[in-house]
Amino acid sequence: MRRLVLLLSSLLLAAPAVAQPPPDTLGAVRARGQLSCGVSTGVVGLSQPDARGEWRGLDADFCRAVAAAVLGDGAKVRFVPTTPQTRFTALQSGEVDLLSRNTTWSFARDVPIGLAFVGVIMHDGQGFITRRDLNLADARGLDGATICLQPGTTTELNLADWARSNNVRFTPVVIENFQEVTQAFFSGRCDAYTTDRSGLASIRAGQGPRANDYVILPDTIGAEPLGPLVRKGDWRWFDIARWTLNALVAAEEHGVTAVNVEDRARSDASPEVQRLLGRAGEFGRALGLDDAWAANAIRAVGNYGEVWQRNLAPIGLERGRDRLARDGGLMWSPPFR
Ligand SMILES: N[C@@H](CCC(=O)N[C@@H](CS)C(=O)NCC(=O)O)C(=O)O
Repeated sequence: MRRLVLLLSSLLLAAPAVAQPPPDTLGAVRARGQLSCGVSTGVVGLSQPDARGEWRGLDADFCRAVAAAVLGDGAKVRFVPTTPQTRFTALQSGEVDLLSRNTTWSFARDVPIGLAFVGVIMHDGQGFITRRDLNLADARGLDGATICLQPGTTTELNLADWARSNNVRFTPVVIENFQEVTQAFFSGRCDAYTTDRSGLASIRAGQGPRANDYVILPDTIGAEPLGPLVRKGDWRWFDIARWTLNALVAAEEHGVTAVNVEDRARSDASPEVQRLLGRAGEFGRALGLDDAWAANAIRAVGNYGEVWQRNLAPIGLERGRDRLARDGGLMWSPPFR
């Protein structure tokens, strides 16, 4: 009897929080003819529909790169908007095949909830935006302030840790909807708004001519390595997502671009470029894909540097730690060999 109880309780402990879909994501995506990709509800530069309803941004382009690697066509993506609160369930339940949405890689999201980060697409950090006329030199000046933020984020947790360790008192204004929380800040309901620096640049740029009325404080209070996630238990799919990200970075390292990828595939003598572009090594086959998988991804969105410039330079972000390692940054690809 005791053994039975032990067995039952260990089974219960092992049970995942949400029923897992069968672990053949590649097969499911092929059968559907479309990648279902979880994005945000709309953050300019990361994932946001443009005036024509086309999703734009670094994270949206990563969805396209994976669709191109898997299906040969970067347009075969269904973008599924998720909030900070709904994103993990969307992936766990199988509603999306991939979550590509400014999500910070942390222990609690990598280990206990059945999800796995495939790498870092952006090395971000948490900051604050305030009105310029508050004349704050740094975030400690926020003592006694009201601070707007979204729940279900690392933002919320970092702010609490930072305030406690710095003896800063604040009143949080916690609003789930992104448009509403941004609106609350810009209408003066909060003295500051806190999120990832990319998010701050994005909402500030959205103010157009009024952008200069707001300043992003110099402090960075939390490390926010942002990356795409998949479900644990489907290693082939994990490899596809991880190596698509690596392929975009490797392409930049080797000067392969959306425009020159065909020529480079045809005529580049470098063995590493030959392997990357599917002319040697049969790496595509090892992933269950066409050998042109990486070339297709690069053709669809460009290399990592092209994706970064197109989406993040316009909102005024410096490439900083997202430069290639050879240029002093943190981005590099393991070898294609
Ligand atoms: N990186 C942080 C924050 C991510 C986050 O959700 N940020 C907000 C503010 S930029 C966001 O994406 N909002 C858009 C939305 O709710 O769709 C995390 O992973 O928790």
